[in-house]
Amino acid sequence: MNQPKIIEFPEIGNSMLGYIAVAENKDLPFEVKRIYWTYFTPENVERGGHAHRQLEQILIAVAGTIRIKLELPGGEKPEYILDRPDYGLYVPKMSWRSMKYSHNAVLLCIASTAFDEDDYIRDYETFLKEC
Ligand code: T46
Repeated sequence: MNQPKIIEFPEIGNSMLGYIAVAENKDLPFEVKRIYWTYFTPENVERGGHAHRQLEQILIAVAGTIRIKLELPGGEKPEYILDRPDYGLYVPKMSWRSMKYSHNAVLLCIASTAFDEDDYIRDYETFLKEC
């Protein structure tokens, strides 16, 4: 079972010009099949509340600050604060997650599979059972 980890992306540029961060398949832990992003999430809303059976992801706060709480199959509950556009959090399959956003936050998700609602576990008891 893979563990969550922070991935730093190569950054090109300087403070006078600005920066570009780059993600290429050869440097990622899976082949990219989909990219999506979430934005305009009110600060009092907690998103997530689910796990994925097969999907692996890299989550990047390309703007703002995002707090992510995970629960892993072994019971560990690591927490992360993403607040830099040049690094992301690798989230392995079977990780229960919840996310809170600052008002300006944009969460970019690099995903290993196409969208499939059947891949979601949205019931916590089912998550514990399938672990
Ligand atoms: C995740 C976190 C980080 C689609 O129709 N296609 C898509 O590709 C996606 C990602 C979502 N949807 C639909 C499914 C739901 O009806 O969009 C709606 C909102 O999705 P959800 O409630 O899962 O949103 P979040 O912010 O809780 O979770 C999303 C991703 O779905 C999920 O994979 O890990 O961002």
